[in-house]
Amino acid sequence: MKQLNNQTLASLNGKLPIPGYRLAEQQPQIGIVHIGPGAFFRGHQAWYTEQALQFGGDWAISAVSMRSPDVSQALSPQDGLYTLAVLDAEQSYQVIGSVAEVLIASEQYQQVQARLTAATTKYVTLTITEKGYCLNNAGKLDLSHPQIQQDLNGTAQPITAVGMLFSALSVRYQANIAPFCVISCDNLTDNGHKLRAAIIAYAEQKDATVANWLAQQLICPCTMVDSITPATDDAIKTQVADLLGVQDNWPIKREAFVQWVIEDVLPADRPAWQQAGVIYAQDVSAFEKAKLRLLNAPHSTLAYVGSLLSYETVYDAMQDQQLVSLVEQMITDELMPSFKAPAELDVKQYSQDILARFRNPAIRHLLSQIAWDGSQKLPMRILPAITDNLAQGQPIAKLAYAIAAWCRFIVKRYNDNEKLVDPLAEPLLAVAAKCSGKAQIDVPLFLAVDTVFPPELSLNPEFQQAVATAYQHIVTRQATPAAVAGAR
Ligand code: CS2
Repeated sequence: MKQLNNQTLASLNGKLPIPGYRLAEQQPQIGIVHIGPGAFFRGHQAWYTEQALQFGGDWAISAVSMRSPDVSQALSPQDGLYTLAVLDAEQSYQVIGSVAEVLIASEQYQQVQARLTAATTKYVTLTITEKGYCLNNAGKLDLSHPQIQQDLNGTAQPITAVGMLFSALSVRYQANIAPFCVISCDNLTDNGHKLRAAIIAYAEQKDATVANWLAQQLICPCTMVDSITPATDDAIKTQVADLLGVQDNWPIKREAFVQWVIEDVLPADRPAWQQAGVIYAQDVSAFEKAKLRLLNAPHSTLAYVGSLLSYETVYDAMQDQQLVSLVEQMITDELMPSFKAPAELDVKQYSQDILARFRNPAIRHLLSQIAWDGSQKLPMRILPAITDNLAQGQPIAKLAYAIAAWCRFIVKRYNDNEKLVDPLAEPLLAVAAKCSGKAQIDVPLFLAVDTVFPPELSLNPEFQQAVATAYQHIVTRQATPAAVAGAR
């Protein structure tokens, strides 16, 4: 079977939407560099940019992996083309052409720097996951992080995204080229503010003049990104090959729902993202809180509790009525009251729609995928709600259940001798090794991991007690999720 690429693209015309500009040899020039071209980027920002390119402009994307050769190996022979499968009540397929090239920073650093320093590159977008920002739990750049240390002290090419961006920005400064606008598309609270502060903190260590220039000129909007985009499996590859009649090395699947809210501070010269459906807002934080708390917090809860109950996918977990009622009560009693929603959002409807999205049978979203990197995700999605509720005298029992389930999930990985995918795997498994199954012993060991739990939480007796109660319930199995749901 022939492969999807610029040559075979024309044969797909009429079968599904394709990037027509490629056929007309009107390939737009690169205007965006994206770091971290995983499934989410390819289902989300690359799709928005594909839609925007229908309106013209030089906004093709140079997609850069920091180290992994996988995306480049799959997509470079395809001229960056791939298929997006939208799997929902209705299914649709589209060939995405917005990715003009795929580079690997560790191997092609000069090319990446050339892209980042070009005056024509106006935007850098990031999906590097929570850990990629190298922040401490106060949300600041962790200057003692080994990779940041290596970049700050080294003369070789940077290995962190922040280090790489700084190098390019300082070249732009010397050449009198305005900084690119950097858009974080990761599920971090206040993502743009944190990113901007991290780049400037790094610059302060390297060059005070550049730091000063960045403090005046660097634009890093906050964003809220949303679309459920599970990892690609063989089934979707076969489905796409059958449909296209050509081989696609790495199609991407996602649900129909897609949302991108960007703080309205972008330079005027921008892709036609608004025509593609992007919402520009004065204040993104309320949207971001709504999404992190009403989608990502329940998602992680399903991932940890669901894995303990041996479910495989979000869909499977959503068939367990007891588990669903735990999550529903968490949402109504503890998450909704924990924040002020955007005025234009009907929070109840929003939340119901999210649970309906979790029930999408066409999307096989593995709980194990969501369970990755818990040490980085929980401080963004669960702990802030706990802190807010404690301050306002609101309940935390179900949120604490999610934390206890995460602890037990780690113990289970340890006992089953299975890999824990988490940057803190080593210290967390070392805690698991000391666990006895008794809440009084185990919970303090976990709460002492201060890179996850800030002292104002780990030393709070109400929090300690709530996690211990939930932990004991899980260990003794006296309590199903529903029993815990009624435990307060
Ligand atoms: C998920 C998210 O993997 C995870 O942790 O909770 O990736 C989730 O699917 C997206 O944020 C949805 O927009």
